[in-house]
Amino acid sequence: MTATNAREVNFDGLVGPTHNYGGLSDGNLASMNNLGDVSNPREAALQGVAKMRRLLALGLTQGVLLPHERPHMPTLKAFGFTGSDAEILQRAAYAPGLVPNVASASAMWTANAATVSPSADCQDGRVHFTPANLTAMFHRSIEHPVTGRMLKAIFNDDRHFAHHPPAPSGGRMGDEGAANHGRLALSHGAKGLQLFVYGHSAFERDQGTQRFASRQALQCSHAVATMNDVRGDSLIFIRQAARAIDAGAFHNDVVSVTNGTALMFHEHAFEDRDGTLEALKQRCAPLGFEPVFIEARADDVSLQDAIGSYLFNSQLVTLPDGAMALILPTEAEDTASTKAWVDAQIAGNGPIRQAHYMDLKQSMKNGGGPACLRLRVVLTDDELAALQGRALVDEAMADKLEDWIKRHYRDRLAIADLADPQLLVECRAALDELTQITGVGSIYDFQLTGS
Ligand code: SUG
Repeated sequence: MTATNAREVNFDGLVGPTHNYGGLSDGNLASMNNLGDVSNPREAALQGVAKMRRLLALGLTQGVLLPHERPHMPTLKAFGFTGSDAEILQRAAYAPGLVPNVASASAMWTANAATVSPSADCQDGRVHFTPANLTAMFHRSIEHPVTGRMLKAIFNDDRHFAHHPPAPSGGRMGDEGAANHGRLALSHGAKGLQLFVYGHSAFERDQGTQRFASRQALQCSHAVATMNDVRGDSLIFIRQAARAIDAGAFHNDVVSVTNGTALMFHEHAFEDRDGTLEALKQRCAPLGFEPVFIEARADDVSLQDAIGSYLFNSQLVTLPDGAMALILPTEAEDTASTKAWVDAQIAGNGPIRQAHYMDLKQSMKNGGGPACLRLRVVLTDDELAALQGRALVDEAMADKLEDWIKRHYRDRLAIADLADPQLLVECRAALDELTQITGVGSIYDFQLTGS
């Protein structure tokens, strides 16, 4: 089996200036429970940059995706509001719930930005990008136009990159991007098996869940795999356990994570655990490897502890020396069962050799852990060179981002502040500067159309 030299680049979402606790995501326990808390956007963004620095220090390649314009004025105009920005915001504030929905900084969770298929698995040998339609939550459904523009601006070379529209939406036709997508491969550059995890069929009334709605439709997973041109022997569809969704695992990356040949997962992550593991073994055999299953049994880590601590929302990464490291939230260190489980992995003979705990509390309070904050993009050396440095982060860029955050961000934001016209002015000034700092260029509506 031939493999090209390739690496994984994590594109972290920079937390936006309107980061707040709007309680917008039904089924996401942290978001629901922290509704109305006062947020600290500056601290949130700095915590994100600290995570990027940790990955750089480990010798990994790091990228960044930019926040979106919020409050999103084009959406408010689509609701019929007219006048100056200040007038629109003032009038929209009377529509129940509308301003928090168009002001959420949710684009920071870039695991939901798109599904990215590495060139080694695709028929035409290019890297494919399909932005997620994010239909399930209104505040997230408005992200994909800017996400698509941003990805095209960064991965701007037709020889290496292919960009697709989001999967069709409407009703239960939801796609949540890479949060429900994994990949097993001998190495990043080798042909691999892509795991498309879904929760329901959009055409069936019974979704299997009792408490919360599933967000990912099987039909969307099919659409993404088809658009991304993934080879038939490089894909598999797996159903997420209804039980996990009902317990608060609104995305599969809350209960499982893949890297290299390893699948780290909770016993109750998949609807048919035994069948899934058997199918993965069979499908990986022709690719030249046996998958390594790193399982947390419910007796050791309850589903509740797994979801409360975000153990599986850690980043599982391969270090330059070939060993694997976990980048976890401190909540997984503070929860006795998950800390003991991680310690046992490190002490054992498995592939995980290091654990790094990061304080991401600002994002965690909205249900966004380390893995939610990043979009994985496997790139060969040539593909990486085609970026010409756009959106890549080194220590000097991390310094610039921190300086930019300190100059532009508030350290206190309540829901009532979201309709403040000055917040929009601050957000646009910050983003305008950021497109220059990162080399991404003009991508926002206010830059392109002046409104
Ligand atoms: O879609 N939270 C996000 C969290 C996304 C986490 N991503 C992954 N698991 N990959 C969501 O539920 C809450 C925003 C608020 O309540 O203000 C929010 O959108």
